[in-house]
Order: sequence, then structure tokens, then C-alpha cells
Amino acid sequence: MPKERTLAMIKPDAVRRQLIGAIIQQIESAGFTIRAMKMVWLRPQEAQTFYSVHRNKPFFDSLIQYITSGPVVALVLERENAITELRNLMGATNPAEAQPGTIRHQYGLSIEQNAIHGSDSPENAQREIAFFFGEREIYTYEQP
Ligand code: IDP
Ligand code: MG
Repeated sequence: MPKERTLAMIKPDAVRRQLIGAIIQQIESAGFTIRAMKMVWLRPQEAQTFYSVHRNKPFFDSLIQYITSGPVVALVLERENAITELRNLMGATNPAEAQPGTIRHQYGLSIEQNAIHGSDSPENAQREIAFFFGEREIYTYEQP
């Protein structure tokens, strides 16, 4: 199967609790190759663009407040079936409903402060990767 790319974002609640390393360790152990990575403190307007699909949801203003409350770590991840596999590794949106062993079950605090984002479709993966990264920032080195 051809490799696929997805966008992961370690959210401010997890960055603040010094969980970047633990979460990246789980991602790499699950067979994802990191093709790009950066820490970014999003401005409100940028966050509104990133989450524009949710602009009519009742939780939108709170989501923008939260996601701009500190830096996030954005990653371009690659593996077979990357979008679905990352969503499986993340677990359900609500950590209380996430399966044991998933990132959100282990590290999520609430349905909002749930430690990690992952793209939900090929279209959104492409849009979200381009939101954070230029072509020159994504490295397609071969594995040794
Ligand atoms: P997802 O991150 O699992 O794809 P979405 O429904 O796309 O979940 O929601 C995007 C983000 O908005 C969630 O990860 C979470 O941070 C926040 N969120 C979703 N639903 C709620 C809610 O009911 N209350 C507060 N925040 C929410
Ligand atoms: Mg989503």
C-alpha cells in the first residue's frame, strides 16, 4: 500500500504538562515517520482558520481560547493508512470514552482538552499540512 500523510497537533494542555516526548514516543512506536515538526503559538485568527469547520458549533469560542492558550507542536506523519491509524492511536474525542492505551485515554483531561489533534480525511490532512508547513519544511529522506 502507498504511504499516506496526516497532520498531528499536540495541544496546549499536553505541551504544558511536558507530555511532548511521551506522545511522540507513542507515535513513533506505532510506525509513523516524522516528516516535519514545529512548535507554534497560534494567533486567534489562525486558530479560527484551522478550526473553520467548527465555526458554528457551540464550543467554538471556547475551543479557540483553549488552542491559543499556549504553544502547540505540529507534525507531519507518514505511514500506510496514516489518517485512520493516527485516529485509532488518539482514541475518541472524549477521553472518558477513549479505549485504554490510546493517547487521549492516557493524557486527555476533558472533551475539550484532549491532548492531540489528528486530521479526519485526506482533504483535511492536505489542508492542515499546508496550514502549518511549506514544501521546504517537509523532509522526504529515505530510511537507512
Ligand atoms: P476530534 O478532535 O476528535 O476530531 P472534533 O469533533 O473535530 O473532534 O472537535 C475538534 C475539537 O474541538 C476536539 O478535539 C475538542 O478539543 C473540541 N471539542 C469537540 N467537542 C467538544 C465539546 O462538546 N465541548 C468542548 N470542546 C469540544
Ligand atoms: Mg475533528
